[in-house]
Amino acid sequence: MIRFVLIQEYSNNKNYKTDDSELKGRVPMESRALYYSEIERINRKELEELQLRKLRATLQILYEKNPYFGRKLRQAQVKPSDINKLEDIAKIPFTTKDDLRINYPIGLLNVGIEKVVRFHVSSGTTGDPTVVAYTESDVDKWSELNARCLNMMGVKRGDIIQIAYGYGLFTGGLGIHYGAERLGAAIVPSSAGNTKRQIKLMKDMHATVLACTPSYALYLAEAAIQEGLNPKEDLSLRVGVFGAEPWSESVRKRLINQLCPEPYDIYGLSELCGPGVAAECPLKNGLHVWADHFIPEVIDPKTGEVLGPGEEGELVFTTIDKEAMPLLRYRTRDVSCLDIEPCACGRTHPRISRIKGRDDDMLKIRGVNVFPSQIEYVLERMEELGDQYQIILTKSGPLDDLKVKVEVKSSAVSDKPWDMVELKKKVESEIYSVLNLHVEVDLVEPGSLPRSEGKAKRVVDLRRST
Ligand code: DLL
Repeated sequence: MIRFVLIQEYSNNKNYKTDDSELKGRVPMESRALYYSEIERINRKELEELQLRKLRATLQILYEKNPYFGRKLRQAQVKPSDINKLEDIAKIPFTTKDDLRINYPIGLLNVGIEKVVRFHVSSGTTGDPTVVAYTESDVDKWSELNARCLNMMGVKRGDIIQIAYGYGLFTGGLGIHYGAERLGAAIVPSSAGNTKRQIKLMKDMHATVLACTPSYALYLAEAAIQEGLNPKEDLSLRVGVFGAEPWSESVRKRLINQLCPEPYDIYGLSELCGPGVAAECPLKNGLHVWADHFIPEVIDPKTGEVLGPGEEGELVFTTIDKEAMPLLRYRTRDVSCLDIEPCACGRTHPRISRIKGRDDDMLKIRGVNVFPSQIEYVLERMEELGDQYQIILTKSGPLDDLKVKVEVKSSAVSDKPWDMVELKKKVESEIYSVLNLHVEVDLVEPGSLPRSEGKAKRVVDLRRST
């Protein structure tokens, strides 16, 4: 049973009318909750006891009933009775994407097919895609987690939320949809794409919340401006629910300046459920992981050793409340670090820092490790540059090489070729100062690089064709 903790009472408008003026000035019509569920501020000791209980129960089920995990655990000589404290989790072998691939499509299913009510499928860049299954209870819990996230961002009944994440095999659209529905917000399920229609809907429906990838949000802002709108004045957006790809503080600033005052980060992956694994609270100081459902760890990707709070490494999650497809110590490849300090928002669930990238995204260029996010960091800070860029990977003899194409803002475009040469040099030298690597930069015209309606494709790999 969910208990609401009330911080504010809003007037209950009994004379409900559905004309346009009401949509425009739509005010919250019900009480607003600071916490969606009391469990968000459970005492840390109780949280850890709960995690241990749920971990042992999950392990017991997998050990006894799941042929694949049962065998893996026996091979590693780990029995459920070996897990007596949370740190014992380190004894459990990791699960990787390869385990999911070997078991494609539903070899890891932990319940009879008659209990499954849904599959989602995430597209793999190589090999088979991965299939994730949900029981009714899994969908129910997933909905609650997304409701917690949205509520934490201040979304409430009375809000109009336009969900421009893809609906379908991708978990983004439906996951956020369930959360919004739980909260009782009014949903415009626009799905991804059809940018002109998105803008018209946002404007005509006076959407107060937009959920989509941050790169698509930037594109929507740009496209709205091109249509002669001032998105900050002509749209009614208050909250952004942005995730599914890495983004940075400078993108947040751009989104605040161009689109909506409160852009929040939301994280998740299909293998665990989809969106709703973690999200930012209003303090925006990391993303709270819902630790009554997932045990987060950060490991050294090379050695597998568990790292301490504040140490950067690969995020690993164990699901402790899933029925259809529980996962033990799943290696996400996402780079982040854990913060277990209490948060001033009152939530006791640990936080992860914003995802820096994936460790399999890391490029090795002339001996230097490069994360695409480091290049983005430089480009976003230069006010002459637009939001769109591409990192082009090529081969130079036996070695990998990279080049950056970036759009110049219309206001910075100059007829004098010399200005552009100077700007190119400036960008190259800024990249050098961060990476210690000479990278060739191509400045291109505004609007010339492809836009994405979902996850942005920033790295173009031409290594096979060069
Ligand atoms: O992207 C689920 C999702 C949908 C999350 C909508 C948030 C909003 P997948 O397609 O399985 O699921 O991709 C998961 O996307 O391992 C990260 O690499 C990346 N990712 C997801 N959220 C974030 C985020 C969805 N907030 C993969 N920041 C993950 C950075 C993110 N990367």
